[in-house]
Amino acid sequence: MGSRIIMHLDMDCFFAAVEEKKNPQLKGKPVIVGADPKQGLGRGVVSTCNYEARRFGVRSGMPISKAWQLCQYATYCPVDFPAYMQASSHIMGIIRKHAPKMEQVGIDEAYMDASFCESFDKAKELAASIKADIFSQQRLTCSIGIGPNKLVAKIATDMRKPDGITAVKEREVEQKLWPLPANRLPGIGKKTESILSAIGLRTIGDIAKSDVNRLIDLFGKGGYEICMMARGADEREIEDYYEPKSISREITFDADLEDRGLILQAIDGLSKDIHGSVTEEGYFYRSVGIKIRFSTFETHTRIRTIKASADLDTIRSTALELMAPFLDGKKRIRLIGIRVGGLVERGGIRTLGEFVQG
Ligand code: TTP
Ligand code: MG
Repeated sequence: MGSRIIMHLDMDCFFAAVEEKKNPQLKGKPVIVGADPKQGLGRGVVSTCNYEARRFGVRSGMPISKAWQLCQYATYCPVDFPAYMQASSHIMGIIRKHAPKMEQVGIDEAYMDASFCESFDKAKELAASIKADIFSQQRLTCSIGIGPNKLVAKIATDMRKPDGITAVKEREVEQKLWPLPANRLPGIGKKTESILSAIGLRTIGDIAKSDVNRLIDLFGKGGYEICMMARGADEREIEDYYEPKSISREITFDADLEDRGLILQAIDGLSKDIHGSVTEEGYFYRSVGIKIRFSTFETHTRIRTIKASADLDTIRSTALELMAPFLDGKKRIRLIGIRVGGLVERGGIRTLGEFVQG
């Protein structure tokens, strides 16, 4: 197999950047996107924040109350999915024009096969023109990594953020990636990181040089994969087109709820919100799932496979049925979530006529 040139693109602080674009007065000041902080009493989480807010230590996934402690005077914006989806589809369109073999992997992220460039220098030029097009059409910046495969390209993207282009050739993996901390490898969370560190493996290079059998003893098949990743080996292809597998929304209540009426109202709101995205994107869904978390943080999830459907009532009634056993009023509820999965494009499923309802 000839050597490939793979690019990875990731938008810079995406939701926050779109908020800055909606309201240019926010530029240069800390902006935090996520749940309502309610003067520090809010109970959801931070979706993302701009780089100014990151200087205060604010991060994605952090409780919004913690963000408030760190940066009370930031501007807090509610999550505006429709605005981010719109920017995202436009950006993906721009990328596809430059590199038709591309794979969207998240709302703000894509891989491209740039092997047609034939050299890393040409690939850098391509990266620069993609960045220039996205900036001129959307006024948003992104970072791009270039490598011999998806893994190296993705790690490269994060090496120069925001607004960077970073190339790492196969023969540079040792020099450029090995000094990085182990948690830069995808899938290495806090737990794995601490197990690795306990046996003295702190950098990507430590893992790459270690005995693969030792890692297999510790983590099974995962250990083998960690070792291969650290050595920069990755054969995964670019999967030409992207289908989200599910759409979900959840809500954390301001106070733990017992009131059945309010819970039903929330189920109704989440169902409508999800249904809006399902129809806007032209999908059928084939499963409905729920999540419920009590004030004790005890959490339950349930999922039901259904006939392919696109209507609101199926989401609402299935969610309600799945949720019902937990709504006996005995425990206070902190959070509920609904997810529809098994998404297929409506065009796609016509060939599977038997599944289509109504
Ligand atoms: P990321 O690309 O991980 O983050 P980012 O674009 O905000 O910042 P960076 O410059 O470091 O790439 O995620 C893309 C978007 O997904 C982000 O703008 C908001 C959303 N998101 C969440 O809602 N919750 C999360 O925990 C994370 C990580 C992201
Ligand atoms: Mg991003």
